[in-house]
Amino acid sequence: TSKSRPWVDEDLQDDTDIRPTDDDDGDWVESGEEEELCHVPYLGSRYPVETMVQRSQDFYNLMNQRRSVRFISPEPVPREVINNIIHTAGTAPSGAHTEPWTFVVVSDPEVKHQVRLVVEEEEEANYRHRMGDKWVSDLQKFRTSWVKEYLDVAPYLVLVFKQTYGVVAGGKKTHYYNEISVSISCGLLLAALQNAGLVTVTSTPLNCGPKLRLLLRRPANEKLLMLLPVGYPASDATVPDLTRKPLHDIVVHV
Ligand code: IYR
Repeated sequence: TSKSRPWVDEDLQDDTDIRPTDDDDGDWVESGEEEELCHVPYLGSRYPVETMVQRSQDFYNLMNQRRSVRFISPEPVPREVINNIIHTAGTAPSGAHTEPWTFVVVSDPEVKHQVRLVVEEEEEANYRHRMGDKWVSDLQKFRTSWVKEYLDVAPYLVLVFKQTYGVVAGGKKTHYYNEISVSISCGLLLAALQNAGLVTVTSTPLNCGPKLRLLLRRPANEKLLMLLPVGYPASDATVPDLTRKPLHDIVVHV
C-alpha cells in the first residue's frame, strides 16, 4: 500500500525492535476488575451567556492567529513554559484513560543536530523519490523542502510518541485508540503553544520514526507521531498568505 499511498507512514511497521523477543515475552494484562474507581461530583465552570459568547469569540481570535511557522528564533524559552504546555497536552482524553503518550523534549544542541541529520536524509529521499511529482508540486507554493534549519535553531524539539501498548508490572496493557488519543493531545499542545505566544510547525517526518526512536532511546512500543520545533518566531519569519474556509463551508447543522 505504501506504493499507492505514500503518505501512509511505513513507520507503522517499525521492525527495528532491538529486543526481538519483545512481542512474545509479555502477557497481556487486564486493567483490573480488582481496582475500583470512586466517582466524585464534577466541578466545572458555568458562565453567563454573554460571557460564553465573549470567551468563545476571544478563543477563536487567538487560535485563528496560529500559523505553521518554519522560521524560529534561537532565543531561549523558559523550561517552565514548555512543561506547562506539555502538562496541558497531557489533559487530553484517551481510550480507557490509558494516557498513551510520551513527549520527548530535546534541547541539547548535539541531539537536535542528530535529529536534523536523520530527518533531512529521509526527507530528501521523500521529496526525490517517495512522494512523487504530484505531491511535491502540490507543496511547491508552501516553499517547504527537506532542508530544515529549524531543527538546529529552535530552542526545543518536541517529539510526540504514541505508546501502541503499555508496559506494566504483569506484562502489556492495551492502549485503546492510542493514535486518536495522542492526536487529540497534539491539538491541545498546539493550542497551548499558541496561548503562550510560541510557534511551531506540525511535522510528521515520513519514515524517520524508527531512527529517531532509537536515537532518543525510546522503547519499541512507542511510535513517533509528530515532531514539533518550538520557540519564538524569528523576527523576519514569513508565512504563506493563506485564508481559511468560512464557517458555512465547514459546518452542517441538522
Ligand atoms: N513532510 C515533508 C513534506 C510536507 C508534506 C505536507 I502534506 C505538508 O503540508 C508539508 C510538508 C516536510 O515536512 O517537508
